[in-house]
Amino acid sequence: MSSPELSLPPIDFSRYPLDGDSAAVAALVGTCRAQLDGRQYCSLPGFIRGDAVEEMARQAVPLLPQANPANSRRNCYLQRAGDPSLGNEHPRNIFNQASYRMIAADLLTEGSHLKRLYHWPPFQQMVAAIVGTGRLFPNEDPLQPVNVICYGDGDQSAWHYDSTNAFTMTLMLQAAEEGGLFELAPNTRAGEGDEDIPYMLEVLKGGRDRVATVSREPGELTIFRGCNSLHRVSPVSGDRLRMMAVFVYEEAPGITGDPEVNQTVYGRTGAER
Ligand SMILES: O=C(O)CCC(=O)C(=O)O
Ligand SMILES: [Fe+2]
Repeated sequence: MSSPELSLPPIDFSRYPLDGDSAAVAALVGTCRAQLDGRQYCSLPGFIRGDAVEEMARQAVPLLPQANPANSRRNCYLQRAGDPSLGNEHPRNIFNQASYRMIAADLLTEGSHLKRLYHWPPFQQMVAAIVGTGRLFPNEDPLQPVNVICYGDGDQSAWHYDSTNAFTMTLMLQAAEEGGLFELAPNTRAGEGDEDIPYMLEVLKGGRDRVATVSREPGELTIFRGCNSLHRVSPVSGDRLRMMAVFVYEEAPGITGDPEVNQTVYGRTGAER
């Protein structure tokens, strides 16, 4: 058995003292909340120690043959079919290519750095305080809680909204040689029925004036309002994979995913193993 100290997740506690200094954590939470409110994302650079980030990336590579390749044209609502009645000048009918590979949670071992971080209560509490929810719970789906998304040469994601959760949290494991930038247009909609269509069209047609390029160094944690702000990963080039971990928390215990959604996202329902 390892000691409790050894099983702490590999956070850089000298910069982010989640293991003790509650006043420092409260100050950090305040800064992050203000960033998230103001620009729809907040960044915690160097959150994970460099050696551990490299190990996380290295551990994901042998899992790639089991990763589900996504390769489709989709609109920003992640739909593959448009609505002809709305005409060509509507976001429903603007399509972009998305291609990447998705490593599901059940391929990562329980003792991996990523899962230890995900299940560590002080980390969950910090995230809950930043996003302003009462308490967060792990997602209990076999496939969804922690994923690693890998983009190779030519891969990208399409401009999109994250549909289900009020926030999205990612941890950069490895940057591409070139491209693979995380781009975000803050507040393109207040909610599903309340969209700023002219602003969305501006972004979907290549306008850059209101698009932020979010810094993503390896080890940097980012929390963003992906449900309200169009975002994408720009095309990757070069041999080095862009590897990004994504964490999903829930506002209630015991939540699992929809098997049909899993079939689309992971190529399987999760009941196979
Ligand atoms: O890889 C990224 O930087 C963002 C990925 C993304 O769009 C998401 O997780 O919703
Ligand atoms: Fe997203």
